[in-house]
Amino acid sequence: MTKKVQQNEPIVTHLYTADPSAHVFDGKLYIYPSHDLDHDGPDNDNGDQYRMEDYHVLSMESIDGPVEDHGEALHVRDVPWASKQMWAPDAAYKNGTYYFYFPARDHDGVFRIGVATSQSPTGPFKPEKNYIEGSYSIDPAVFVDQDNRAYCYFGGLWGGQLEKWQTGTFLPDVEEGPELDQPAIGPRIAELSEDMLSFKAEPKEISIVDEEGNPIVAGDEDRRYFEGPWIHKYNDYYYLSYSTGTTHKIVYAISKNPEGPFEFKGTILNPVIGWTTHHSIVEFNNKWYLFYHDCSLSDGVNHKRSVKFTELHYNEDGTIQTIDPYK
Ligand code: FUB
Repeated sequence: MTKKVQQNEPIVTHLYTADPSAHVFDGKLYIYPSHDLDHDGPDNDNGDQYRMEDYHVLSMESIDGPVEDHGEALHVRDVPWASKQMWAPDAAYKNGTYYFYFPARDHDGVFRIGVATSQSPTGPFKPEKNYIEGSYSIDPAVFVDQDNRAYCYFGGLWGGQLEKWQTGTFLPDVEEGPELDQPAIGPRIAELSEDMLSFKAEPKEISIVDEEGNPIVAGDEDRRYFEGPWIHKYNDYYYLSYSTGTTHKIVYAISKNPEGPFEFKGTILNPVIGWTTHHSIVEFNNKWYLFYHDCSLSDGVNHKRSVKFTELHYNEDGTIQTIDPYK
């Protein structure tokens, strides 16, 4: 159990943690992060530096801590279909069971998304034998709507391999996305089956548009989707937030429909120290929080990140106030 925590400070320092997915289950805050490993290997655009092997679940009774580390919840050695790189996970609760969703490379080096279950929000989680059929790429974010329908949002460019799936089939040699003036590659959405273990149908591409309804184009790196989707609902709108990757922002778009199209609205989080930025948004005790990560604790080493949080504020019209992580 670590001591009390403060906004904009690492919530734990005994592990490097990243990609936090925060949820409130039974009045308690749970954080499902990646567990970054320390090593001296190469850092490249393929993301080979992110060599994670397992997951720990963290929890907090109140927003100022203390933070409890519940130990190893799942390890790659226990996942029959996975070979390496246990990247950004998420969790969901439905019908008395906790579901843990995680991406990893399969034995052919293709990123897929798996699911594991537990009766406890802290695991240990028991993985299904195979990845979710029809799943690909990285960064699953699972949203259970008020009508109990559940959706999995996912996808990431570059190391996340989304470019290779542009035709709907995995093409290993494709490296490029669309021309810069063409619609950008969008994140994917798939509705989950009643048992939360499979996709009801093939994933669909989500469209993100500007205020005139025109698709955000691939060359618009301040607004186009890169990775790390998150969905939350506020005042009957679905807010899709995500990382812009190369411009290092967390931005958002809104829609009345969970499948979109989503209209681009603005920036939630300005760039943090480190290449990646990845977040979640959660309401806890009537306040809204942004969980995010940066590399300040490791002095800027991209694959040694730390989860932090800060309060998030809406304007009266439902737009979100931009956060500067260091002010
Ligand atoms: O942690 C590995 C990858 O880095 C995640 O999947 C991305 O979202 C980025 O944060």
